[in-house]
Amino acid sequence: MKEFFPKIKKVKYEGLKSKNPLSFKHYNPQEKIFGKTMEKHFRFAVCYWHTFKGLGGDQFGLSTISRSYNQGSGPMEIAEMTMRAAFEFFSKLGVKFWCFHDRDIAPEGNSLAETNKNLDKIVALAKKLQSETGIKQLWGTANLFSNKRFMAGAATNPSPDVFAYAAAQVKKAMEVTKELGGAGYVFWGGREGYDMLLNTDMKRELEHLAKFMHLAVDYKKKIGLKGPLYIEPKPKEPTKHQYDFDAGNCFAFLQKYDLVKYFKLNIEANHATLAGHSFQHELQYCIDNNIFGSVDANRGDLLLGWDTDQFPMDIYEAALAMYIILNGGGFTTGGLNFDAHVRRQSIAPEDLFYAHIGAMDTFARGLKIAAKMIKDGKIDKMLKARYAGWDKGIGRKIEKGKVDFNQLEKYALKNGEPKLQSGRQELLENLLNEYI
Ligand code: XUL
Ligand code: CO
Repeated sequence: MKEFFPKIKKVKYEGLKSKNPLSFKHYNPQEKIFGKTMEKHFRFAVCYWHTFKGLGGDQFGLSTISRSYNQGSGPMEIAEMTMRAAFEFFSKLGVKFWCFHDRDIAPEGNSLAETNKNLDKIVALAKKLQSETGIKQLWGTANLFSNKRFMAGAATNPSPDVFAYAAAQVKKAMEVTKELGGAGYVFWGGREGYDMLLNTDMKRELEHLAKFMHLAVDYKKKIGLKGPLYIEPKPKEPTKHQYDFDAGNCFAFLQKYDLVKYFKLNIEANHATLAGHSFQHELQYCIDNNIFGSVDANRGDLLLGWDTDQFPMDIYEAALAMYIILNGGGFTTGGLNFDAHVRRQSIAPEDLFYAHIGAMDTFARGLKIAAKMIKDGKIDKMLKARYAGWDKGIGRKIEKGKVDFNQLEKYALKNGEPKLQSGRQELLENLLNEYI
């Protein structure tokens, strides 16, 4: 069998003393933290689109990267070679999950029927490679944004013909996800949004989006597709205003259209920051509202401000994210998918390995730090102490609904000026730095 990464051997955990850049220093898959292996904590996934189809093109120039599996006699041969290269990569890296869009893995044909045939052929190969390697699909999704037919959206397109085309595509992508035993199915809005309100009936478009989601729920039930449906919020890019703006916005949509019980959210770090939130805020919001599902791990660049999709290498951020995820009970069907691509100048195949190894080690450090924070309990104790007033007296009465405005006025008149307490931000920041 042809090797596509011949210079790379299986990446192993070698610990901190190792000088081998192609080894894990912190990610030890079988090491247990709070009784659960690191492998199970993270459920790491590699994304197909960036890692195997991203070739460094940007708005100012074409590809900089050429891959051995990307040279072939036609798009189907390239698709097959890329799939083999992908499974070699997953196996060598030691990641147990992968994620893809329908159009990442197989090319479009001259008609939808031909496109579906192409997809079936590549899915059969993927199924075979999955069973040979034990690697599983974390989630599947449909690309409803690259082709020009979707320039004005898919489910929110002004044309019902495009709505129907998108439905046909999602139907097939759900079938394929079921065929591969996928643990979930993602809807990222793509071009579901608008560039100007003068040509957009926002109310009608959102009603169509809800209709589309209900049809997807019905079809999921019909075919017995397992795992949750996920919505992945993003505030802008490609459209000026994306309908799934952030976690709060998605939750409002799901509640309004009676969809909450079928959906969880897939939170992407760089999307959170584009929405003016921190990654941690979006995670905490989901956990608090029981809609936490999965994570697209990456990072943006403060100085750039668009979706740079860089590999997450910030230990501080990873520690804070893992603190929230651990406290929230961790992943169930979801996992941590690297929705990230190497920079345009990182043209060597081994750069793909360095990127994933670094990010996995970063999250392993984040997990260990978060576990220390939880075990020590100081931060949690300070948080509880800050709200202690609610556990007794007037606080308890308010929470239990036992007082009205009249009684509260009486209390305030009698009690006088409320006592102030310090928020202790700097102390908490110092404590966090100690754990790191
Ligand atoms: C786009 C993005 C997508 C989704 C899947 O910013 O994150 O790749 O993760 O469609
Ligand atoms: Co994403």
